[in-house]
Amino acid sequence: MGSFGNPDIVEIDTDILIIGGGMAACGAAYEIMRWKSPDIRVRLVDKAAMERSGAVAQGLSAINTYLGEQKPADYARMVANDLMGITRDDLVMDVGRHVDNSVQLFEEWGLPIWKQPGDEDKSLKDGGKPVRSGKWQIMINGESYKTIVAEAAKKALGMENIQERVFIVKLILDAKEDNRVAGAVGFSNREDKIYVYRANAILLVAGGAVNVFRPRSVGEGMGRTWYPVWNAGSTYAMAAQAGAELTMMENRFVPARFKDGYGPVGAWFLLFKAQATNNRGEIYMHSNKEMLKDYPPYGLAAVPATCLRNHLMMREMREGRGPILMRTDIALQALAKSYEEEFGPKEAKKKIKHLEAEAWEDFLDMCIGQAGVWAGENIEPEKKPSELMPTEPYFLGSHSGCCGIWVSGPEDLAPPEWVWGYRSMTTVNGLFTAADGVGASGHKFSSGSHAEGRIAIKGCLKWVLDHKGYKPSMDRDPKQLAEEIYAPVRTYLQHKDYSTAVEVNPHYITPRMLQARLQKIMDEYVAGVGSMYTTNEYMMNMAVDKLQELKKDSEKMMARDLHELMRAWENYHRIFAGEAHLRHMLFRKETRYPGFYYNMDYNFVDEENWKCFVNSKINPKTGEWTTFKVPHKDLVPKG
Ligand code: SFD
Ligand code: AMP
Repeated sequence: MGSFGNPDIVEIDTDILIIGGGMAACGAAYEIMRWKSPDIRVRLVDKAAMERSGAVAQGLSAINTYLGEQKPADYARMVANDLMGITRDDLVMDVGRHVDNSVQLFEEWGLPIWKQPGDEDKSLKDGGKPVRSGKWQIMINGESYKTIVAEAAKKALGMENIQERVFIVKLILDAKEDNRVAGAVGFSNREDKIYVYRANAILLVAGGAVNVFRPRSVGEGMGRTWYPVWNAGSTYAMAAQAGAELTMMENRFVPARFKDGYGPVGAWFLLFKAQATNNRGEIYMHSNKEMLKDYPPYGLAAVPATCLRNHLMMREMREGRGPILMRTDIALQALAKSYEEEFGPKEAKKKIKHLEAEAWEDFLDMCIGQAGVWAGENIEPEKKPSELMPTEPYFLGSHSGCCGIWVSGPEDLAPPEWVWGYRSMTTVNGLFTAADGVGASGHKFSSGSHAEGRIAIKGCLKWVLDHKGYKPSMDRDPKQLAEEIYAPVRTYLQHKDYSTAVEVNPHYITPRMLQARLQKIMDEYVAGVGSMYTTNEYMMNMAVDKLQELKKDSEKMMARDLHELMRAWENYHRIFAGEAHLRHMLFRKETRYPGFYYNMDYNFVDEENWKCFVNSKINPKTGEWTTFKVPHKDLVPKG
């Protein structure tokens, strides 16, 4: 039996290893069982419990991608515009043509989907019309969304093939074959066990990156963010360290959210038709409309790009006309009035009560903390507006952002230079990704992430079938790997008695302190909330130096227990994701995403020179980064 400091080493052989238990992983677990023969071994490893792990943990109140009558090409057009023109239409259309099937499965598995009057008993599959909050979004009663999706995945794959509460630390390359993944290594956060996996193919779907930047919620609010705190950039860091090419890591997502609780705004803007104003009641989307003309064509579309909507909002904050207010009061009162006119006072009263319940449920389904803020601050949304605030930046490839890994596209849609044989494979042989992991194709959301997991696992299976004779040979000794993983524990055990206050010790730094230091650097130098999202080359070069010092000190991180060991490793991943972001930002000599960040040395969009992908790659042997341009292609005519 292992003990703290002396873990057991467990070695496991599998054909396919799925890292993560979120939307993409659940899609993959379900789909693989429809295709594989019984001799193909599949194992899924999640750092948490699948029922509530990842971004959908708290549930959601809308599914943001359901195409219905619309065409994948229309979807690709919308995604490209929202992400300022630089997306992979091949990947987006591929998700677009598969996503509705995932949503129909969710309904079959028990997820309640709102229907139009008269269609309540008709499933989507049988032509039931959903209630659309927007052109692409449909409303759900989704508190148990993740539980439902995870249950189906578990049932398909079988619990004997699933490990929960095992954190994967790094990928291992093959000792004999160049640029080929051979396995991964991780540790249990419940038992003193190190796991070494040998695999033929790996699907790395460990979500996006949160808490790289100092969050607005500090002190008593620490732990609240919009995206899931437990997704720490593992996907980007582990793939990059193995030599996989990254793309668009300069992209970030800064969502406008309800202040302090981080409640999402989509339902308010789209379903309740609320407007956001400055403190004078002026609608900045109208009063600042002229600013959109600086960014053709993205500002001129019927729905201007998300970053540009932020850009118009931020002007009000900078010029002292804040706070920004979501006029929930005006919206709900207007809806109440229209009910009275249409249905008369008695029926209207019932409908208004229902409407108010929906307003609360929007948050209770996916962001309970926001309902807590309303209750704690005596906010009745039908009477009083709520503050909105742009949040700290997040890295993600599935919501309204597009940073991630460069992957092989579908053969029938992608130009030849974007296809290297296996859909969803990264530039490392045998290593696949999906959802938040895939760059240059945002707006997949929960449903598209599930669908893309299903697409990617088929690529994995094809790879395995084509490489049946493969015998992984790891370039690292398991004992040496175990030493490396448990280094923060050793540091703690060796030095803990040197001082009386356990957190103050010249020989080590706690993960919490190190995280605060990373967040301070990113916030103050790399365009976080502290500098109102602005930076310049000088500041970013300073940040590069500061990150190198931070990396040296990170070797002194300590861990008092297995949970803190996980915090330590999350930090290693976060630093790496943050550095990739910074290097990409430095490389791109323009401000592609005004409202997400401003490089004040180049505060403009330069379509002529920078409508291209920025990709980067690390040499896994030397650690050297190279960053370079990759030509962009529009595959669907824009307009
Ligand atoms: O309201 C390791 N999302 C929304 N999608 C929608 O369709 N509708 C909405 O309403 C959405 N909104 C929303 C959303 C997310 C959040 C947090 C809120 C509101 C508050 C987005 C989707 O949720 C998102 O696009 C997908 O979930 C992304 O899927 P995926 O598979 O890329 O990531 P994941 O689900 O977070 O799962 C990650 C998994 O990895 C595990 N993990 N496991 C092992 N080792 C490691 N090192 C690991 N690191 C992470 C995690 O435990 C998890 O299982 S709204 O704002 O628009
Ligand atoms: P959010 O709650 O901000 O994550 O948004 C949920 C969905 O609504 C996403 O598909 C967004 O792109 C979309 N959305 C949010 N706000 C707006 C808006 N003001 N106009 C159009 N679409 C929006």
